[in-house]
Amino acid sequence: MSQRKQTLGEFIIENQQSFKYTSGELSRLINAIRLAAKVVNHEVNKAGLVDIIGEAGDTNIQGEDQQKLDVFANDLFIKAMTRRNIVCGIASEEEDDFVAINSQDENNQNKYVVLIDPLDGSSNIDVNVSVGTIFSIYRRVTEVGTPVIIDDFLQKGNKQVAAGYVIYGTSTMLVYTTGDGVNGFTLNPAIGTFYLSHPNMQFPEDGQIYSVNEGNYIHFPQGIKDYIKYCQMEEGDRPYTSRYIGSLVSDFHRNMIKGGIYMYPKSSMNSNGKLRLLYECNPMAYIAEQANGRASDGFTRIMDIEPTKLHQRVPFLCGSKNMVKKVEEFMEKAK
Ligand code: AHM
Ligand code: MG
Repeated sequence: MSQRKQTLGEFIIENQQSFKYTSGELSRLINAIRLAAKVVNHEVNKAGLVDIIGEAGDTNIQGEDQQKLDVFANDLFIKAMTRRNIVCGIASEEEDDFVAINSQDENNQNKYVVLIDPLDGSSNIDVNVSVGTIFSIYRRVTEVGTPVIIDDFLQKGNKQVAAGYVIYGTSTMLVYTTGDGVNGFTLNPAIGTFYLSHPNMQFPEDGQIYSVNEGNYIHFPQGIKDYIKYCQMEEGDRPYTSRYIGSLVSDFHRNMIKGGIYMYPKSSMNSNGKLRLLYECNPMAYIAEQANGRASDGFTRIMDIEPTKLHQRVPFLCGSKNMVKKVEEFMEKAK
């Protein structure tokens, strides 16, 4: 008889001791994310059925149309984390500014801040393609019981204490790290329980998939153009396969399992690329490194970049270690 799989709830309890701050708080926070993810999953699944899809009419700070499910997911995650008395502030890709949570109350002992992209890739919802939630958790740098300030959020990625994503795909998975490897849990929708399905996830060191929006090719820096040509060249294990869903979580997830690289470089249209350092790149970089992968902007390790503003964008190259190193070589040569 096959062994019964561990549930996420059991895993959290069993592993909270190994977390370096040994506090049950982080476990409670992951628990809150798990619950919110289940509700968002339910809504995403019925998006084609009910009149919840379509644009809400607002425009977020990046000037993009928000869709109703983004707003729904944003509200839900913020509510789920606010209620539990663990978090003193949340910054969301969908909010112009960070949200402080009772942080001016001197009895408030909440130590953590969360940065979240509640529904990444949401332009894919209308066409039934997988989307994701990305989260990143830090300890505040200011004293507990004092008002939370922007410095609590503008921390380098290497200060993250946990990060993860939920992928609403053919099955729904929660994948996260607290700095001790990466584990993936699959939701059994019949009973609403996540089971440990992918323990100790690892990027293969080499891969054969490259994921980039090649429609932007002529606008890319020379180093990226050269690397794409290298991927297409017939030599050794090349040409590589091109796979681009246009949904970061899905492209990353596939590449982590199969071996590959995801690239959103800068271009002559977007001088810093498109993806946000704090909500997208840092958490994915942390997961990648914890899974033996690599993430850089072409020259600098993503998690060493000093953030200067909440909605900052950076070029993002992330995936199998040797593939990322290779594109960095091309960037260096073409400098
Ligand atoms: P979003 O946060 O507005 O959803 O944008 C992020 C998404 C990523 O998931 C995806 O990889 C990328 O944008 C796709 O962008 P493009 O359509 O320019 O290739
Ligand atoms: Mg996003």
